[in-house]
Amino acid sequence: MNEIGLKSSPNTAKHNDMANAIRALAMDAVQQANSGHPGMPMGMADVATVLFSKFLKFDPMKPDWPDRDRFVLSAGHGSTLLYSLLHLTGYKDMTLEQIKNFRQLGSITAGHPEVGHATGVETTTGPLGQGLATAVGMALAERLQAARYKDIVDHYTYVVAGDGCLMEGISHEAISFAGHLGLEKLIVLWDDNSISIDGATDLSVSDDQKKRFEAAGWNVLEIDGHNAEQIEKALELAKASNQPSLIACRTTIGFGAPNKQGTASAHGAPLGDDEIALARKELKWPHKPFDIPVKILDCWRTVGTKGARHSAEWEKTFSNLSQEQKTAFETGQSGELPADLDDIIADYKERLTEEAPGWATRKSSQEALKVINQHVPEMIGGSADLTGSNLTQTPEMLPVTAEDFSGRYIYYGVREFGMAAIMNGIALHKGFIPYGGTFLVFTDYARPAIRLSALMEQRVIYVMTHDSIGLGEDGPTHQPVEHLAALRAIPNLNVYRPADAVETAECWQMALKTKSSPSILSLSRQGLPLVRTSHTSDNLCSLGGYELSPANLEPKITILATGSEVSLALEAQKKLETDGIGTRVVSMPSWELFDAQDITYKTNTLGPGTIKIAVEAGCSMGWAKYTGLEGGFVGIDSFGASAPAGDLYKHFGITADAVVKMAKDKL
Ligand SMILES: Cc1ncc(C[n+]2csc(CCOP(=O)(O)OP(=O)(O)O)c2C)c(N)n1
Ligand SMILES: [Mg+2]
Repeated sequence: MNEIGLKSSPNTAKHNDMANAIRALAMDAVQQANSGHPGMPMGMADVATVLFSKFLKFDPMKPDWPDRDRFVLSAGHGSTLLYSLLHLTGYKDMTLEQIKNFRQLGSITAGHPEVGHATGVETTTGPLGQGLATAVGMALAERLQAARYKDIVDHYTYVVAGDGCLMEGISHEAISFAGHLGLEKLIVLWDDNSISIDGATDLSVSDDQKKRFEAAGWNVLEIDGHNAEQIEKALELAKASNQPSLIACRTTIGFGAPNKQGTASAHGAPLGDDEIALARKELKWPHKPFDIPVKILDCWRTVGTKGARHSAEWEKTFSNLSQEQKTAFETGQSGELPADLDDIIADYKERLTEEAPGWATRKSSQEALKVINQHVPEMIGGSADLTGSNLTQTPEMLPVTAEDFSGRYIYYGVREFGMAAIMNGIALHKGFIPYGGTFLVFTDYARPAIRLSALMEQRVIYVMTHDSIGLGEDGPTHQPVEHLAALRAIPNLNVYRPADAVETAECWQMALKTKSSPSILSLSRQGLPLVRTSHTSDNLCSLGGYELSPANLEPKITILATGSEVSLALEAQKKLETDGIGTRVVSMPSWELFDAQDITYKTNTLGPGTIKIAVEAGCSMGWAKYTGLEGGFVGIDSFGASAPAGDLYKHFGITADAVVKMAKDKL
């Protein structure tokens, strides 16, 4: 560990003015909103001033310029730090008016930074620890992209993380993964202020954070976070390191507020008019609220305009690439799919119809990926240590290692939450389409990041296998029951449960085409017969639900089924029709896509006037919206058990006979 310059000089007046501009905006915005967190921005203002004015490569006029450095405020409660920096350096949309409207409806200055609201916000943060893990994904994406385009990709990822971020469990997954891959262009600035909401951090944590990072293979530096010279030196050393770096910045929360600084009272409430007046004296900042003197604003705006040189140089280098490289890079950035992919998938489906494989849908997913990965070089796959179970790897997906980032397959290790957040980072960085696998039951471990994929409208694809009691002997700890319902409850998340190899290919196609939503592919461990026996190039799964098998007789019953239970529904249909009861089967691979259809289509598909029975090897929650209260449900509303899959289906009564009996009882 490196302790820097005990004898450094005091800060220059210019530095202090620039840092105080951040402090003033932060305390004034929070005071005006009458809510928010002034302490962190005031404490980290010196660090941010040095980082933005001397290191960060960015251009406010081209906020999406691909080779910009990424800045992630993992301690998202300090959002006014970021908003102040964006305003001061000249991002067009971050007007003073927006800062005055901090936390108000319709402003771009939400309580916590939200990607897509203001330019310059690289990721949504606020759930502590996740920003750090997302940044790891960005730093990884940089390495992956640099391996393909070495002349035009060379940027750093800087993170500001607080004590809270480092206490969160996900920080362990993120730090460990970054250290393992040696992500040397990742630099974390830890706001080491020893304060969180409940008080001093020693109430709840005694870790030697620096040793913790060192143990994970990081370069660790320690500085006085209010000394500009030390901050600069540390950033230089961190940039030169061939490991990811942690800079522990010892700071005082609420720096400058004489009665509140250094205490938890500066964390998350307005300082109050009296304390703000005293802080203005202490900081020698006599200016009115929201008033930044022209001279000081000019210093900041000069920092912002400097970036134009970098982006222009980059444009020049880019223009010298071969046309082929340019097109490939731009395709990656735009996230467009190859124009012929639809035809390729249609041909593949036709082949499946002829061959009628009885694969588990996890295997069907791998076969679909064999087709897709060949044609979509942006695909970056991986699994949280279940590659052989999730079947997420295909021949072209060579491992990514610390020595070689030209691969396309990531061994995420047993880090489900980390994997999901890292995939968010990869997607936000742009250039790639990340997908990753684990067991469906462990979406619980990844859920907070899945939620952020949805909130941030990122195309992240979750390959979630072993999706019901159908996984068998591993028992109830591994058997998802409530998971589909819980995932369906997340807005802007598409949950797919395909029934066979054809539907799996179609669901993959939809997941790829849906650029502003993440997708969950819920896939079986057990083999399933092909139910889509006649070929159509149309993607029927894109309707969310469709009539798979019409009734031969006057329809009295409609069976709605998903995934592994669709074949069971077809079996029940046969029995019912044999007994003279007209029965239709509707496959419903995605509720979300079905709900998006027009009312006529939905009503007709659900079979007006028929009794509806849903069958799914999961809990009943939510199905009544399709079956009505007069309809029925065959599934499982308890935990599963450990036994062979066939025995479990019988034991829990998820059988064709159960559907038949329920149908007859209802008639
Ligand atoms: C996952 C998560 N849990 C809890 C919170 C609520 N919360 C916001 S800030 C904070 C304390 C953070 O302490 P620290 O990172 O040291 O920030 P500082 O007080 O130094 O600004 C907590 C518990 C949160 N935002 N995210
Ligand atoms: Mg703290």
